[in-house]
Amino acid sequence: MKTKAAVVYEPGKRIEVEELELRKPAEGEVLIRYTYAGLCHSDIHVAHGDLEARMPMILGHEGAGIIEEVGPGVTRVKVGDHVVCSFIPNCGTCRYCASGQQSICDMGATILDGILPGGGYPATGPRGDYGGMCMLGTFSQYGVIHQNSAVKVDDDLPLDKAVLVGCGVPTGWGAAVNTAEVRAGQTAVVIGVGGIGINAVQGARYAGAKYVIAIDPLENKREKAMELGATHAFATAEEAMTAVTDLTRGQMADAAILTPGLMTDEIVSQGFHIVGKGGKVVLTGLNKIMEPTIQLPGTLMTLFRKQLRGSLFGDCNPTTDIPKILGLYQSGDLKLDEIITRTYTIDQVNEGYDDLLEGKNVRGIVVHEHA
Ligand code: CXF
Ligand code: ZN
Repeated sequence: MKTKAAVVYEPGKRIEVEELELRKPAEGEVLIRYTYAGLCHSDIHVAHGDLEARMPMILGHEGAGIIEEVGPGVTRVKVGDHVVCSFIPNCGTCRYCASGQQSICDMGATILDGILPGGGYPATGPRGDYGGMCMLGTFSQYGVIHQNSAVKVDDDLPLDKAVLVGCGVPTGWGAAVNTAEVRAGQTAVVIGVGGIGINAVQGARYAGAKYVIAIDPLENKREKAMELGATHAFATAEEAMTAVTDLTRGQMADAAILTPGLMTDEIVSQGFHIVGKGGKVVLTGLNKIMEPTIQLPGTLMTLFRKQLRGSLFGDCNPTTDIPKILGLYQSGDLKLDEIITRTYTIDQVNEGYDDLLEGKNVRGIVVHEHA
């Protein structure tokens, strides 16, 4: 069948919208009608070439929609189910899934190749085979994806909000709750209030942090952070350092969660120095794969027993944590409506990313149109 999709052909080039041919779902695969997609920063990392990916690639890895058709052997979902896609598939049986670490499922190894777990690419077009970003490619009206990438959700959940729980929300929320293990009464610092950082703020506050200090140079981001759980917001790490020193009487923060648009050694350094003894520094943002983004005085790390922790998907388990986080939205304990700045059509994807890079959006959403 035909689908209109936003595609990247070459790093550094604008995203193009074209019509592709989708193949039928094979063993373990489903056809999904995407209703919404989220504009996450990682797609831009791919489009700019920071994250090396096989091209051509259908961008988009936050998606929600309705299952239209199932291939042989599909047991996790059925036709008509409402689903949120997970940017990491989970097989359920690899060493990591089996020990409650679905975010590092072995099946996730090829998410930047766009090749489906069972083999083959989901679409063809003028330039051959097209993979989907994170095996999803949600900037497309329809997609063929593996059932392990889809999580069924309640029919009454608004998918235009739930779509964010496929990446940005668990990545940020979980970075605070799971990876940084923020506890009641603690002090947590979040550096960078974008689509991930705003959810780290929400997670830290929900976990009971006494002080949640958000750092972002943009006023609109600081205001949003204050609205959704930050107790303090500063434009620079220097200002935050002074405030954290005062608030904690020199003990400094328990956790620093690093959620910038582009990770740098300077930001890692800021996080390292703003935590105190036993403090945890959580690395969530990305840069080029081999870019050295960590340059620290290691002896201080030893003496003060500081920890650096990498966090993917906020160390969440998609099958249990996507429904759990959506439950917090339903109970009002997590805000989603408030973090959506603007919606776009698929033809406006470039505009959406321009807005993101100009700092206008906390979150942008693509609303798919179907005939
Ligand atoms: C990224 C992580 C690296 C691969 C692409 C997706 N996660 C979220 O945006
Ligand atoms: Zn993402």
